[in-house]
Amino acid sequence: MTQKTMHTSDFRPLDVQAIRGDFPIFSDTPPLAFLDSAASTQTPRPVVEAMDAYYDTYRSNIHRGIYRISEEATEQHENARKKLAHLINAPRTSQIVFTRNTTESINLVAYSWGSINISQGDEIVLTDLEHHSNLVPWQMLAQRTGATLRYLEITDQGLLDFTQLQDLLSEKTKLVAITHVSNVLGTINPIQSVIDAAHAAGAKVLIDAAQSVPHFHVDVQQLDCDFLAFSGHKMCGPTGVGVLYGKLDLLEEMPPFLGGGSMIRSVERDISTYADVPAKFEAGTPSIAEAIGLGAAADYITQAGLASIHVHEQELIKYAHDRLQDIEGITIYGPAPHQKAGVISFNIDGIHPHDVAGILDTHNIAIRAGHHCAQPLMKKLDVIATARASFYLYNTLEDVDRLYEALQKAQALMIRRKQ
Ligand code: C6P
Repeated sequence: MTQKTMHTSDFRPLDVQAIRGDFPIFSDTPPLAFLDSAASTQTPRPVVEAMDAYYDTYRSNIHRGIYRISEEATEQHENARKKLAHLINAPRTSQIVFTRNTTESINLVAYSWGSINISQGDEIVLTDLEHHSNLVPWQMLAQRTGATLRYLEITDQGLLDFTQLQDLLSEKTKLVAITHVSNVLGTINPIQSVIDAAHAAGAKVLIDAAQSVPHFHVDVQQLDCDFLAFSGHKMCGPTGVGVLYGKLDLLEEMPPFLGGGSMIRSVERDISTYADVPAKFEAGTPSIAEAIGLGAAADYITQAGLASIHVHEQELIKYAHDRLQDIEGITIYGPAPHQKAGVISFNIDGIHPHDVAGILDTHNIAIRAGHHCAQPLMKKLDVIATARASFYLYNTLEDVDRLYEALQKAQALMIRRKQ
């Protein structure tokens, strides 16, 4: 991570046991070792309670009702927007557009910004580390417009090969769309350098922050990125709500993505005028309880301290590397632990990663196995799938020990089965 994105001011060691007390899912004995937070995190009580309060005491639609509980729902929904703006240091609350998830946020930009800014012969630069969500929408845009996709490749260590960047950027480059953290390798990309180089070439930059905003400080003003996308369910929030941040002038000039209620100023039989941002991009009744829950999640991780979460995950990832590399026949993908967020992908010779995940499940350990929605990266790594453990603020060194011991048992079991 660059100095600019890493704040240390809120650092204090996490009280992991107290944090775990907020998550009822860890109250069993032995507890679930949940090592799949890169897919979706668990939900703490304050987030569930914030949503329960909406359902139990003021459930109603927003921006419509002229009665008390609808006004309260509107206020809580818009308060959540303020909390999200604060989380990423957006200059204005109106720059936070609520979407369903990272995928929808990126699609919104590809359709809306793409429709007025991309045409035949233009180039969009992506990287080998992208999740399908930051790949397929650009392929679709390129197919619609005749634009070309170009790729920044990775080195054998799983780091972006910066020697290629200047050659990729030219006056044809209209956009660089890049993940902040790889969901497969955990690589933390030095996005500040990418943003600066792209801007110098006259291109805009979209950051896929699905795996960064939940885990360390991301400051959109310092980064000066043009768009940033992330999901609520990867940061202790509920499913069904995500965020698109955009620079105000870009959002203002973009046409709407979806048409319908809430996004209009006036409607006639043949023509409509549109509301200001963010309403212009929020057609129909939104995920009200979920946005309120996401606001509570932003409070929760802010109170825990994003610098503290990052340091805790660094400790876990380093320990996981140290322990897992002892396992015979293991390949750990990606760079050294200090260049990674809390994600470790691996394969063990002779055991399919799905079998690894299945056996770990019998030990009450949840990991993910598969292509992780990053098939081009799998091809680059020359594998069809990996096993992946990922950490968050509630994980412990004991979780890593249990992973290590269960992997040893899985390996012994597979050897016995083959004899
Ligand atoms: N990665 C994983 O297990 P959605 O599904 O829209 O909330 O997030 C999509 C997405 C986009 N970018 C990155 C870097 C991601 O990691 C993800 C989601 C999950 O790795 C589910 S495939």
